[in-house]
Amino acid sequence: MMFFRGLIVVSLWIRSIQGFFIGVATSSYQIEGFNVGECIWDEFTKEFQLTPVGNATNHYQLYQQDIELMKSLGFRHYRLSISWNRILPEPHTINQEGIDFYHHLIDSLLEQDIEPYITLYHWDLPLYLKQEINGWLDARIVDAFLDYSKIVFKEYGSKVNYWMTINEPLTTSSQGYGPSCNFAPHQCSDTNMYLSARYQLLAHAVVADYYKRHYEGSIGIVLNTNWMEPLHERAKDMAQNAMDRMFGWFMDPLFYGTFPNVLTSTNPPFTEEEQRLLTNSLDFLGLNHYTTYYIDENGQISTDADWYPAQSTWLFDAPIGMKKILEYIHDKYTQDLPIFITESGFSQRQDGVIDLIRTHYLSAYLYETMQKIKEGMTNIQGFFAWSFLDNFEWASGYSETFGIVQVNFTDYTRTPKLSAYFLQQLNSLLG
Ligand code: PNW
Repeated sequence: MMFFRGLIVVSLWIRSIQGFFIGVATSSYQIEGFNVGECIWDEFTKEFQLTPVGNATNHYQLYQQDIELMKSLGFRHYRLSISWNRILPEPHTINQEGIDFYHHLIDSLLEQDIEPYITLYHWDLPLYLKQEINGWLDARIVDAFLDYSKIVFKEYGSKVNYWMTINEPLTTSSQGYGPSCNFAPHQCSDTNMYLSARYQLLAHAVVADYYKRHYEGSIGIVLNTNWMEPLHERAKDMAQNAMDRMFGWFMDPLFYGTFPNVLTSTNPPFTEEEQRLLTNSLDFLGLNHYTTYYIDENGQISTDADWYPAQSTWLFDAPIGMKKILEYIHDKYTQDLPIFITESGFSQRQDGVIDLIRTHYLSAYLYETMQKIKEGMTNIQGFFAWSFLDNFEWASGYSETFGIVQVNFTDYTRTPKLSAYFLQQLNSLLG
């Protein structure tokens, strides 16, 4: 009797997570190398004497080998991005070699039965767009992004079913344009922070609208947010305020067409036409979730001694936040829009290939995700581990490693870590 009941429970569990998958994610600038033209990160790393990207992991030359490795590790879903510069190194001038590169890359993925999920913009803005139209601070960026996207859709639209417009507009606006910014393009002010967010939202909406009118696949955006946990009951309002300023800043316009109350004094409303575009722009939501903080009633932030700290100072192994953010999305925004966790991952100090803490992190974050599916959030469809390879970690250069596959940056050899084998096993059991 007990045995049969157990069988029923197991088969119900498997049925509810059917179709759920674990994939891997990367981005163009962080792995490719052999870049074309100059982008804002080349300028930024030069100006602040940070580690230049160089040839990154040399994925540009080694992509076939990387795809074979991905396949051998059992991954069937890969999130990558396209370099705007490699397609358009100068305004209105298409680079055929770049076009061909992504054709070969996409074809190799499809041959290996790996589904590509492509981000159009993952931070590598061509420098000429900053110099000529002031990047994300000017309305003309919307047209520039549309022109670039049209070329990409025309080339690859019949091969690729899943598109993401913009990666983490929050990070670009706060760290690239906010008053205390520390990322490219380093144009730091309050006004710039809000303007760049507005134009990223509009650029996303216009491109999604174009895509939906001409193609049949799915398109979404990738938003990131930490989870802010009230330290005690009287910190609840402050925690809500922090969530609105981080996540609501982008989610509210996309779901309701308006900014959250805490942001209406700093952000003029969208027009009716803009609202229509924004609120119809998502076939799915891409969510990047990494970490959690406690917040008190004064806005003071802290962490828990039980959460393993990563190499990255902002990152802690706090799986409870994954559960909370998924519940928050379910309760406040949507119960049926498909959700992909488009990034989650951990930079472990001196990890080597026996990366037990990264494995712990991924196991715990996946547990919380799969638990939510089991409890009924069947719109959660996949989880992409950040990152497939150790890579160029922006302002931190190569000093913070997020890969489930180790990269030797002298001879570019790849070695899977324990976490890669763990995900391989889990994927094989998911079927
Ligand atoms: C994301 N923070 O960036 C990006 O999408 C990736 O390109 C990056 O490599 C990855 O996460 C790991 O950092 C973030 O300070 C950068 O909270 C900074 C933060 C969060 C995400």
